[in-house]
Amino acid sequence: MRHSYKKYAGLACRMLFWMLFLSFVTAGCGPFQDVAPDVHSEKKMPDEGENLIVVGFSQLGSESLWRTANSESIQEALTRENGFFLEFSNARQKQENQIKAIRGFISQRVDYIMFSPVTESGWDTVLREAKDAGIPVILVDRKASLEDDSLYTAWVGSDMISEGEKAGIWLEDYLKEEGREEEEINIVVLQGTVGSSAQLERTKGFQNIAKEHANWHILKQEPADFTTAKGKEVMEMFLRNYTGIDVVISQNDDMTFGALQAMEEKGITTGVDGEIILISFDAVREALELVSQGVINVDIECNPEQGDYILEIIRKLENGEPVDKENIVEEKVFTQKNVDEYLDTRTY
Ligand code: GZL
Repeated sequence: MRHSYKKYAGLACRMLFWMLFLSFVTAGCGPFQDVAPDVHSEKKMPDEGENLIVVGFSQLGSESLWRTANSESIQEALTRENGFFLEFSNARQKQENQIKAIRGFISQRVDYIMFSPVTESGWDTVLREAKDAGIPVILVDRKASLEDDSLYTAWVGSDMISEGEKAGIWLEDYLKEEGREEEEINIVVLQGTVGSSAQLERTKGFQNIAKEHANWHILKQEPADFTTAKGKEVMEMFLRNYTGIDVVISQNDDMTFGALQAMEEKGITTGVDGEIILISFDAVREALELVSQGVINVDIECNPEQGDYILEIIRKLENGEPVDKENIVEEKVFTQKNVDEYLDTRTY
């Protein structure tokens, strides 16, 4: 079903202008402050004759290398050549910006709305507005916890509980290989954005394994928001407050880079020959190089290449075909044993 995008464009722009004008006047912000999400749409609006499928996409932010790869994957799939007009919005990790963007897409009467929920809760109202407007919603990457799952049509992402369990299982095997399975093991965890499905599910998955080991002690789990800067800050706090750390678990590579800076400044070594076992998530190229060098022991892949999955889902919907509600992407576990065979072809 294609909405006449052009017919509503003028009305939408006027509505959007007044919504934004009122929001920053009432919010007491100065003119042109960050009151609206970055909305980077393509240069030229689609001509009606182009008959493009108009997709509004609220990406949660640009906080990590993984996020950049995820955005690129989607932008490379939903191209004009493939029959799409992609309206891309960067919410800078703020839920209110995502909600504003989604409302903007509704007023523009796009054909589809896509977004990666920065946190799981708080979406029911705006998704009901999208449903009332007859606009299908596709969740990308992270999940939303909803009272009514008819508020979204499909979700594409990773099984992040499985990712957390893979980290625990790898640690079990590694400690056994090292003859340390009976040793008291002290663990600290750098967590991602609090309330995000990545943080909730990786934490739960690892704990599913850790709870079987009374000699594993999780000294502290601290959010570091998936960023390098925060990862360094939290790791510095861990090093100030705890001695005898055996394992650092970092729920994404960007936080790992920050944690490594903090440990290097204290002369602490990590990895295959290091004092501390370092477990990371995402498996972006820069981190896989550190796996290859033995600095990171293991990197649990979280595959950002979701664009083609989304392309197929929308094509099926356009043809009136059924689509799976949950669409899980393929992922691997990288250690020094297998990483080099993938490094050459890794594009992100
Ligand atoms: C995981 C994704 C996470 C990545 C981080 O699916 O939501 O968010 O692990 C990113 O790098 O910030």
